[in-house]
This record gives sequence, structure tokens and C-alpha cells, in this order.
Amino acid sequence: MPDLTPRREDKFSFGLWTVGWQARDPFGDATRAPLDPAEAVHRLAELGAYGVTFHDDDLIPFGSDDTERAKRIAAFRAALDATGLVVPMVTTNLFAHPVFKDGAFTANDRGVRRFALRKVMRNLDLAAELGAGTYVFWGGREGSESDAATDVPTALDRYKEAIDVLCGYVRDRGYDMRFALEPKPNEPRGDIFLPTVGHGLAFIERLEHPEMVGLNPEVGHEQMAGLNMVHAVGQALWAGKLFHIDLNGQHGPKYDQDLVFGHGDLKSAFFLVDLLEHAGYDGPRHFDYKPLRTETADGVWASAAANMRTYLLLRERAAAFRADPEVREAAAAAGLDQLAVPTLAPDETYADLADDDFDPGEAAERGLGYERLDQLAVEHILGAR
Ligand SMILES: [Mn+2]
Repeated sequence: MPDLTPRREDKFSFGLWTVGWQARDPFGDATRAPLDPAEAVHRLAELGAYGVTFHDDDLIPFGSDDTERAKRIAAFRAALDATGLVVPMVTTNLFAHPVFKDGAFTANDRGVRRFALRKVMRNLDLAAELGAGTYVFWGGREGSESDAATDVPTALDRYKEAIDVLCGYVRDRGYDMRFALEPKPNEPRGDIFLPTVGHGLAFIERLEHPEMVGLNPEVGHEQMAGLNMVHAVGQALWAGKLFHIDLNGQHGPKYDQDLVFGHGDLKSAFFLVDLLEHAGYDGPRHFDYKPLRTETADGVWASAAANMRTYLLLRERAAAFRADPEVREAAAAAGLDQLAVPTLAPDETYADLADDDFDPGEAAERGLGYERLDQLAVEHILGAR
């Protein structure tokens, strides 16, 4: 059995809103009491996490006066100091208060858009004070239920304007901080702008400071859109835009389940860990999940530990898969190593393609052995090898 003790260098982090979720859903009331942020910090540190993240409103309830705000920040800071937990990422709640019912940066009401910018700027100051290097934007309310209610190109102009203004703010203040956009296809809005990693990548290229902005892909969000999270993260890495990641579990296209990492599509989770580890991603392994509504506090902490333990198990399984001589042989037989060879040699041009002695019939008849390779992966996931 590998060592499954989470360590600081594993960079596991959790949102205050995850373990602190009171399990209120659209059909039912809370099943758990509120969790004090300082207690969350202490418990996460004991479990082996290295970081904690938050929305402004998780720490400082909306509408708190300055005295209350200072008191809550001081208590949180004391817990960070006592445990050594860091704050790698911070984000803004631009979705819960009814003022954001039609969105924040893309609300039709200009006053709402300006209010949203002020709310973010105030929290950017706190994020910088706490040393956060990444600031996430999940535009959960940016979107519509009816195409009569918005104008998509114009709404994207406003979205770009907001991110441009905020990049300018961070630059003017001299904060060492990057932005990460978090795509999601729907929920709470019927359709959300920037629904997938691909949409996010295309949007970033049109910003004033594209170098400051990357992505925060979430497992469940890509899978809700019927997409392959491993491919999404692969393309974000290829573009140099994997600034942060939200790990959780989801069973295909349905409501956002936010299960424990690996408790949805386990095979995809295996290949995701393999990709992150193999690609040298060195950012936080951030869990954005919701402990099941059936759980008491004990179940909450068991679920937090389960996220980290599952990641470590999959990391060990992925390393075993790659080290297995039979896997290497099957991968070579399948021609996987050839993908890294450029299609044209450095001294060739398209004119050289005419000289190829290639038999399409022979290539078409050759089996690739991917079934064998896939079964080897399944056997490693199951611990059979
Ligand atoms: Mn989610």
C-alpha cells in the first residue's frame, strides 16, 4: 500500500464553501449547522491540506459593517497563522444576492455591473493581503434563460470590459495575481456565457491582457456539457492556460453534483491525475465539492479526507500504469510514441510529401491494440496489477 498521508507539498486545497456547505438545495432546507471559517481552517490543516480558498461572502457576510468585517478577517488570519495554511486562491460571490439575479458583469442594469466591479475590487485587495496568486471568476449568473433577454455579442463586450478593468486594477496596484475563468454550461442560469473551456480560451485571446488570464476548469462542469475533462485540461495546458483546477465528481449531463473527486467518472479521474502529474502542473489541487446532504459533521470531514486520499491513490495508480513494462510495450505497439514525431522533418516542405512510399491499404488493415491498452488501464485502476 502506498503512503496515502496528504502532505503540504501535495498542494491540496479546499473552498470554505465546500466543507462549510449547509446542504441547502432547491428542494430542501439545510441539514447542517454553519461552520466557523476558523474551525474549517484548523480541521483542513489537521487532515493534511495546504490551502484554503473562499468567496468574499463566505468569510464576510454580505452587508457586514467595517467593524464586523475586520473582526472576521482577524479571526481567519489567526487560524491561518496558527496552522500555516495558505490562501492560494480567492474568488467573489457574484451570484447569491438577489441584486445579481440577472448577472453581474453582464447584467443589463449598468448600476449592477458597476456595483459588481466595486465588490470584486474590494475583495482583490483582501486577496492580495492574504497572498493569493490566483483570483477565480465563476460567472454563474452571467447568462440567460431566454434569448430575448440578452444580446450575446454585446454581453460578451461587457464581460471583456469587466475583466479588462479588473486586470488594469491589479496592474495599477502592483498585485502579483493572475485571473482564472471558470466555465460552466448551465445552473443556476439556463445558459451561462463561457460555457466550456474552449469558449473560455477563445474569450481570453480577445482581452486587453490575455497573459494575465487563464482558466479554472472544473471536472463536473465539463462533464455536465457532455465533454471530456481530460481533453479540456489537455488543451488548457497546451495553451499555457491551466492556472488553477477544481476537482470533483459528476455522473454525466445532469445537475451539478459536486461529488467527491473520483466518486463520479473514476476512469476519467484516473486519466486526469495522470495528465496533471505527467504534464508537471504545479498549482493547487483544489477540491470544489459538496459533502452529501445526508452527512453530519463527521461525514463532512470524512469526505474532505476522501478527496485527498482518492487523488493520492490515483496518483500512485497512474505512476504504476506508466511504469508497467506491458503498458509500455502495448503503447509502443499501438504507435503512441510516434505521435511526438512531427509530421514533416525540420528540413522538409509539403513538396517532400510526394516522395512517400505509403500503402493506405496496409495501414487501414493494421490493428492498433487500443483495447488491450485500455484494459491495462482499467486493471491498474482496479488494483489488479
Ligand atoms: Mn460544480
